[in-house]
Amino acid sequence: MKQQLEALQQEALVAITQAEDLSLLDRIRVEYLGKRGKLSAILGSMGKLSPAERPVVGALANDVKVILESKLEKQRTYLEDQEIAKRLEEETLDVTAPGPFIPAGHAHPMTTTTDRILDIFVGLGFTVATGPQIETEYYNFEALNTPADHPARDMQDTLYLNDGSVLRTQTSSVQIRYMEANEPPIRICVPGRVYRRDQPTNRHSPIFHQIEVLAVDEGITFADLKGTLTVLLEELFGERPVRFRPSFFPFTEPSAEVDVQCFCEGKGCRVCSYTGWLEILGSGMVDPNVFEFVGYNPEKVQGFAAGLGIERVTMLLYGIDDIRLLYSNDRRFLRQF
Ligand code: 2NL
Repeated sequence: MKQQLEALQQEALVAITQAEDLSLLDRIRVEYLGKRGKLSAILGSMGKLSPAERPVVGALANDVKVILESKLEKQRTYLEDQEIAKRLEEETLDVTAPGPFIPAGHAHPMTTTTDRILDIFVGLGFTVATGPQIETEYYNFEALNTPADHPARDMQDTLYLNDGSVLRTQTSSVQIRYMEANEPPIRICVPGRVYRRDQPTNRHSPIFHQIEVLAVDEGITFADLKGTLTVLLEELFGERPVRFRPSFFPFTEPSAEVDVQCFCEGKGCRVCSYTGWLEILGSGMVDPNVFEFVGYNPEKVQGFAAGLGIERVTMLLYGIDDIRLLYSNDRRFLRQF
């Protein structure tokens, strides 16, 4: 029995030393020291021993138990320490490591242009106003001195909805609404999406974007119009030559259009149809009839208004030769801005 105990101790010690994880170590403890373990099995046969041998073997069995328990405890501590060390190693945070690359988006060139133009007008004391894209014919045409039989209604083919409302052809309808709701003096700029029944080409899109400005006050003159637009043009285009040219709109009188010198520096090219100039905005003194519609007294107040196409300006500023690129969402194009 003594030999059995010594063999068991030897075997158990080897098993404990080789145990590489805590659950295995626990199974070894149960295997040798558990109630139905190998040590108990040996002790169970102590009845066969003589009374003289019993205490000796009993003491030996107890020694084996103590030795194995202490070895188990040591190995358990060792494995626990190792596990902690491993976790610490794995969870080490290198605060000097470079962060992951997170690609950041950026503003679309149309947004950049819109913001630049609005900033210029806000700097001149204008506030920004917006309104609905679906309009009544009254706000889109009639109140802008463009009655149903007016030839100007053919100038811009309109998109109608089934209920007779229209997709606004310019943002002027917002200015009408604003004048109805406010008294002069008024200085507003109105950015927004507008719609025309146009065949899409490199220069035309049925959906495009405008900024219109409106100033109404006592004693506003064409000089205010020209001064305000000159500030805008200098801020946007710097030294590039511009010209004011007489024009016609139903809602302004007199009216003027503004051209900016083309990329070709006036020599004439395909983009400017060999004129050397590109038209970028229309403007004029608000027609007295428009003031009558909104209940202003045209004898007392005067005003100027202008509308410019944001796509046009963006194409000019960045040298973009096809308007459709602005709506393509092609990252190869957008990345360049
Ligand atoms: C263009 C340029 C323009 C206006 C828009 C306007 C607005 C009110 C009264 C008078 Cl409420 N005018 N806006 C004026 C001149 C030109 O847009 O090419 N439009 C077809």
